[in-house]
Amino acid sequence: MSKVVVLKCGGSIVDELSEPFFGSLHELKKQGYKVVIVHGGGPAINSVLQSMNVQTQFINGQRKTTKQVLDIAEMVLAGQINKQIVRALEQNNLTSAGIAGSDGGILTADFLNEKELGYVGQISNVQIHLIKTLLDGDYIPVIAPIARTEDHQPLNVNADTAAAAIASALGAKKLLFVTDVPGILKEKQVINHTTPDEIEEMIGAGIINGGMIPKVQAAIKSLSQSLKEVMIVSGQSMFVTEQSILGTKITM
Ligand code: X2W
Repeated sequence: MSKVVVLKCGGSIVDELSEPFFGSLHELKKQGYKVVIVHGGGPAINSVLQSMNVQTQFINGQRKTTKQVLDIAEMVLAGQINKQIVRALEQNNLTSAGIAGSDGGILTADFLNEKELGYVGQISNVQIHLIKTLLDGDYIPVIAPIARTEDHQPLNVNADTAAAAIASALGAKKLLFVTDVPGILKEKQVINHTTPDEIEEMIGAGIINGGMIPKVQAAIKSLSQSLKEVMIVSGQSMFVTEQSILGTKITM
């Protein structure tokens, strides 16, 4: 599809989406872009699990998902967080519809490693029909990272992976990782453009540190033949102007 932008909103930013963020979405739409949002919700899942005294563990960035954890993840992602984002968009005059990746056959997955990780999905197929239908009706699809197997078993999917798969399937021009900083910073200045090699160097040199490391690594991992550009942008300040999208652009 022409001019599609996929935004990945991590769980740590969903409470902090600000007026400039919604203004940026209006600007993108004005420029003729179709907007799709894929969201996470890791921190909210953690807090529900904690309140129920259920231990949780991550292995290589994937949450070990027992049947009980799956039920909670689906409830929090497709319920609480998904509705929270849709409500905020609607309050800002952005018509949207909240769905899960398991709806309309969008995300089909296999078990990634059932023995080690339980109900965690590895995406095997993306069907864009429902997303396209919503976009054609001028809705912003807001998609929770739940997939299903061929046998309709729901599976928990890492939100970065879900966003990258959906962006590729849509032929999106850009995948934007919405974070709490305006991009990768070097001496307090936003770096406009960088590459995976330079990022590795900056991690080695300590220029990229702390919570930024998993964000840039997720962004790099999503680069592929069909998705040649990803960006890190801020959910707290205006990231789209009439002239350009502000943030750090990463290309191969
Ligand atoms: C993630 C899905 C949510 C997510 C989880 O259970 O936390 C797996 O790890 P963030 O906020 O974007 O990290 N799923 C399999 O990715 O949320």
